[in-house]
Amino acid sequence: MLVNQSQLKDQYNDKGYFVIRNYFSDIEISQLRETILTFHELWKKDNETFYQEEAFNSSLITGSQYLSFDDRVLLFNFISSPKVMAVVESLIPISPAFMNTQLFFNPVNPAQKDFWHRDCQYDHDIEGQKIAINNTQVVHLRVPLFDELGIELVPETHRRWDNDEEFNVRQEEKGKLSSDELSLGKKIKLATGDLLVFSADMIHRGLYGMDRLALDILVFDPDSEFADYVDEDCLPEPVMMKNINDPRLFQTTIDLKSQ
Ligand SMILES: O=C(O)CCC(=O)C(=O)O
Repeated sequence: MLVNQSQLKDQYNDKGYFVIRNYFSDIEISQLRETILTFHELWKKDNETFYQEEAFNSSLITGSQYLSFDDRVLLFNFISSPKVMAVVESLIPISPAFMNTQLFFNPVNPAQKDFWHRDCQYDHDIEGQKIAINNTQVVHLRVPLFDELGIELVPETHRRWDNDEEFNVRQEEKGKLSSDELSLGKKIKLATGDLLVFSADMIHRGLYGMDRLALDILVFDPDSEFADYVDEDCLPEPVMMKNINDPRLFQTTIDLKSQ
């Protein structure tokens, strides 16, 4: 067995995250990094103003806009590799579904600060957020392509609401800023080869600095209503499916979208 799935599930259910150190080999990461850098360079050129002024991430890395057929196949095969699937299936054992990928980098403007949030806050008002954290959540798998300061998160907030300090900082209320320190924040420094898995709806922030370039893979439980969020272009086309060793993760999304 590649991982102890029940131990990972227990850690995730309890704390909202886990890290597996040194999970990927140098070869696995260097191939992935080369493809991701191809994407990143083209994306930066195409989004020059946004990149210079405010960007700290891009998405749809597996889409057809910047990468060749072969690069996309390499990415799809990494995302659905036995190592990644073993981790995904520890949390979502039956028919996990692929949602998207995001690439996180340092903002160009050094004054831009890293900020606390729950991903669901961008789609829901406060009452909706409270419901969202009690329902099935999106899982992020973070694969750092260089050593980085990592992510700071507040353990257990995938299953509890904010305390006053957290709420005021995250929502920028009562004179607080979303970049202020939080007393219960836990910094998870990451090195290439590590894998961090965390709930997108827990309170977290990326830590800017070093040469960070991290690929986040987003997956969801097929029972939740996330298929509409998936951009069709980031899924493999039928001819590509034949080149993916284990296409189940993508097939589930394709099936959900056609329902
Ligand atoms: O790394 C970052 O800048 C933020 C990460 C994040 O918010 C996420 O992965 O959902």
